Amino acid sequence: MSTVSRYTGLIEHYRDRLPVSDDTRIISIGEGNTPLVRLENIPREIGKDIDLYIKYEGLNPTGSFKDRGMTMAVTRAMEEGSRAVLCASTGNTSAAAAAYAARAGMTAFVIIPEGMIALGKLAQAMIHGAVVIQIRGNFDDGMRLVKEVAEHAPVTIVNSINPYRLQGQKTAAFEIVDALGRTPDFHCLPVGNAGNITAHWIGYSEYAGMSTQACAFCGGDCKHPCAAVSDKRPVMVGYQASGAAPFLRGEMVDHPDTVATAIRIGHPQSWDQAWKVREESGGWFDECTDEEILAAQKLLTSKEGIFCEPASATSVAGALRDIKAGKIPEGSCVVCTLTGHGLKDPDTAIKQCEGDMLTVDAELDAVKKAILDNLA
Ligand code: AN7
Repeated sequence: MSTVSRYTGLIEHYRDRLPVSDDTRIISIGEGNTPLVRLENIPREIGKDIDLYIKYEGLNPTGSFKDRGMTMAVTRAMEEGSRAVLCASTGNTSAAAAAYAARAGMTAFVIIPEGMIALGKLAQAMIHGAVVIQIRGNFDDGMRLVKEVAEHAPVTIVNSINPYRLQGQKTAAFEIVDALGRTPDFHCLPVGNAGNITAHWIGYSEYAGMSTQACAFCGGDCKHPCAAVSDKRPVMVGYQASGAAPFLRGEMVDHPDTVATAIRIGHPQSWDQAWKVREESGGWFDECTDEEILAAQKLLTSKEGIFCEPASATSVAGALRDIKAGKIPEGSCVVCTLTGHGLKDPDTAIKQCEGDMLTVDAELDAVKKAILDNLA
């Protein structure tokens, strides 16, 4: 028996549950298989008996969960003979599209809102060689343009309206059940376009043998076995930033605004699907202020050593509030997805800590004093 066990990405790992054939050339950079980290200090600090995990999606190759969808979308675009991919993005989708297109030898066109994407994401799109088109408008304008222009140019849209994106992203739910050996009671996610919450629900449903939705999404050519590997699905909870919370307003928001630029989205593309997830799972939507989001980001970095970008911290901000309030009861097993890495947005992180840095003369006495004054 071979002892070789190099991990080669989520399509290979969950191959029989994804729409690929034996001859499909898989475009992978080793995405997926991200850690499920149990939080230790935060639950103790809030005094609640809760089994709280974060799914660290920032540890994917380009630093966000988008890689899960992009490996699948670009693999299928290649297979169908497409030479270029196109997306609108608040940043992470553009980074993933740029990287996977580079790997596939395709051209990536990315439409981004001028001045509104985090520095790391812009760097990624540019260094991977994407054609970056900044628009004087927001993500929702970009999404509208993507749909319009795709009718006039030979490009494959790789936003989450591409059903293969959700097929790739559903594997995060598989990994969680596989890692825990059970389905969590609650799964909390930040919500922008609501593609990810929809994808998780497809994954959990498939694992529970209730996969009607999954087959519809892959056009009936997926080969997933219908045998259940889990006995239930979690309650799905979606949190939005208050300034960009169409699911809380009950209607589209025309001028979304939040420090969490990744989820600065007012016209979610998976609107109907997300309401269905809420209904079928018995879950809910709620909102977090920018202050709550940044506080949760800081809490995770300072108490658990986990650095996520602001949008990601929305899941923890909301979950902690609902745990404290008892809406998520003690004794529950809860997973919060941290969608993107903190290094994506160094500006916001540094701004949060302004004044925390010491500047002293390059002398022993000065450095010694700085240390002794600050020993806890
Ligand atoms: C870190 O990159 O829409 O609810 O264009 O980057 O599935 O949209 C990003 C979305 C959460 C929201 N967290 O997920 C894009 C983009 C982070 C994100 C979301 C995004 P969806």
